[in-house]
Amino acid sequence: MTRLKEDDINEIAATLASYDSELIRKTGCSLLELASHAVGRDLNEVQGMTPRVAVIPMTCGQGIIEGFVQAVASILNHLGFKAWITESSDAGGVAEAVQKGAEILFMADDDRFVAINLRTGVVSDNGAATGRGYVAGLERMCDGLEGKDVLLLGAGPVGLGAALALAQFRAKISVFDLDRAASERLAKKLEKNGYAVMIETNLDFALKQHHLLVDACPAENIIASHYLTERTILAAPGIPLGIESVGIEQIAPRLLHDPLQIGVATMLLQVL
Ligand code: PYL
Repeated sequence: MTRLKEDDINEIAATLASYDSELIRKTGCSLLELASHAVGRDLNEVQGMTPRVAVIPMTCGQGIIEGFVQAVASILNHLGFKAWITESSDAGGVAEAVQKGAEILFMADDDRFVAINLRTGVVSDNGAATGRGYVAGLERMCDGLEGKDVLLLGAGPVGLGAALALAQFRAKISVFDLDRAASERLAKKLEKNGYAVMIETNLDFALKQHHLLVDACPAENIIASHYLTERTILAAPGIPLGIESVGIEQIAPRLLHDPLQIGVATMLLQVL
């Protein structure tokens, strides 16, 4: 998993309104509507909910990312849910959150970024939630995915979340990962759920055959711009973005890519 840098996130809070307008232009959904769509929950039901949400800084491992908890809290507040950042970090922050009546906790160390509903015990993991949220966005941009060929790049936690959502939207899934064993593990997990997945081993061939793409891998420039056409629609949760800069202009109206927004919104809707 790529560790976010301060530069990736320091604009988030100030640009959420314009981010949401752009998301509506691309998908027809606001961030809250997209997250509700991703988890299959009724918007009217969730909009009436008023849980106390705490975001807890974690200093373990490589430590604090400047602006991270502030970005997370700003996304949650933008969605209409009151979120606050605990004064203490780590265990002290968890204790403070519980003592102040938090129902939902958000916290991230170097390995996992989780949302936890203390009342129900439901846990959402950023990787799987991000994959799910991006596929919901792709489904909206494509006006449905049933029977459509989608190429998934990356068979890690985000890719698995994306694959499960693609299967639920009844897409025809092909997966490519530089590590073929990872593709095979993902295919086996999907097969256990009754979904077939085609494993691609030749990226050039796969990119020539597909115009609906989910880039869930951390590789830079994995999608050369000559593969992009006016039919390409790309949901790209992977950080950094996997297309060459020359290709971004051409595909911008059909590209979903952000460092935290869709993942955090989907996490919240999963644990509400
Ligand atoms: C959750 C992000 C999405 C992509 N990479 C993941 C990452 O950067 N994880 C590390 C998050 C560390 C947060 C730090 C803090 O400020 O609380 N422990």
